[in-house]
Amino acid sequence: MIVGREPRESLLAEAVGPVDRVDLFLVRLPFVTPFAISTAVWTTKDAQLLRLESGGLTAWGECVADPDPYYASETTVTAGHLLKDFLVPLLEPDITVGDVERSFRRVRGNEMAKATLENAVLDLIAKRRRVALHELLGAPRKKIMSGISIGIQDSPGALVAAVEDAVGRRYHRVKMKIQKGKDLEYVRAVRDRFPDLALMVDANGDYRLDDAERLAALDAFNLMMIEQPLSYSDFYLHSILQKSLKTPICLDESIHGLDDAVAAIALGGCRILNLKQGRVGGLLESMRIVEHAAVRGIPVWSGGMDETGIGRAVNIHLQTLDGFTLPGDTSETSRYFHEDLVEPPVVLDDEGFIEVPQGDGIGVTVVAERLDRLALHRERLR
Ligand code: OSB
Ligand code: MG
Repeated sequence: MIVGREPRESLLAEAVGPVDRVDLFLVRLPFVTPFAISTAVWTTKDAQLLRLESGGLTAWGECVADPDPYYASETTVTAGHLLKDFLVPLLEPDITVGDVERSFRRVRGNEMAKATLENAVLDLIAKRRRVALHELLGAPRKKIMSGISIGIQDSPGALVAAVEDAVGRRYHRVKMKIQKGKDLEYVRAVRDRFPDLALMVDANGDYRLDDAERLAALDAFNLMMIEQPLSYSDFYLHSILQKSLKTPICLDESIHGLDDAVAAIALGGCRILNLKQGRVGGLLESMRIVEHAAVRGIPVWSGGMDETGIGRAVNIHLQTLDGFTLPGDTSETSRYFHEDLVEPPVVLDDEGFIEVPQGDGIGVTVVAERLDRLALHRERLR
C-alpha cells in the first residue's frame, strides 16, 4: 500500500512558508434544481472560500459548512469567524504542516473551518513542489468512481424519473434521500424499476430507535447501506439498531474525526463510513481514518457537500487513496450548477469514471470574472 506513514511524515515536516496575502470570499451559486434532505432544502450553494497568496502562487480552500445549521452545527458565518479570528492568525511563516494541525487542537470542534485552511495550505505546498494534490498525499493517479445523491422528491414517480436519468449517465451507484413517510414506497418504486442497481438511502438522522421495525422493512430491498438513520450525534443507538438490521449502517454526521471513527467502529455503530474531509478537519485526518477503517475491514467512501469545483477537486484527489473502495457522492458539475467557479468542470466518461484534474495542487483554476460575479462578500484577512 502506498498510502503510508512516510509521505505523511515528510508532509508534516514541510514548512508552510511566508503567506503574503489571505482573502475570504462568501460565494453563492444557484443550483440547477433545489436539493432536499430530511432537514433542509437548498436552492443555492453558499460557501466560504479561503485564498492564500505566496511567492506568486495562489492556493484555495473551500469550506463545506452550509449557511444554516441543518446538516452540521457549523455555518458559513461561524466558519468565517473562526477562520478570521482564530485559525488564519495561527499561520506563522516558520510553522510546518504538523504545527498547523497541533495549533488547531486548542480550538475545539469547528472541523469544517479547520479543513478550509488545511486544504488551502496543502494546495499551496503541492503547487510549490509542483505536484498534484494526490501525489502530495502519496497516491498514484487513477480514475475514480462516481455516485449521485438524489434529493427527496415530491412523488415516487418523480424519483424514478431522476434515477432513470442517473442510470443513463452511468453513475456507479445511486443514493436516494429518505425521511420518515417518504421511504418504503419510494425505495420500492426504484427497486421495482431497477432490480440490480447499486442503491442506498440516506436519512440524515430522521429516525429514532422506535422506528427499528420500519427500518428493518428496508432489508427487503437489497440496499448497499442505510446512511445516518438516527441522530447526528449518536453511535451507541446505531449499534443497537444495527443488531436488528441486515442492511449495513453507514455513519456520516456522527463522525468528526479519527476518535469518533474508532469509537463507532468498535461499538458496532457502523459497518461502512462516509468520509467527508471537511467534516473531519481535513485531508490529514481523513488519511488516518482511511487507514484505521482499512485495518478494521470497514469500507470507506467519500461523501460530498454539493461543493463548488474547488472542494469537488479536493474530494477527487482524496479518493485516489487506497481504502476508498466504494463509489462516493462525487457527481459531474452539470448536475449541480449551470456555471461553476472553476475550469475544467467534472465530467463522467462513458463508463461513469472521473479523471483527476491535471496540474499542480488541486488542478483546477478559479475563473476571476465568475468569482467577482458570484461573491456576496469578500474580506482581506492579511
Ligand atoms: O448527507 O450526504 C449528505 C449534501 C449536503 C449535505 C449533506 C449531504 C449531502 C449529499 C450530497 O448527500 C452529496 C453531493 O452530491 O455532494
Ligand atoms: Mg449523508
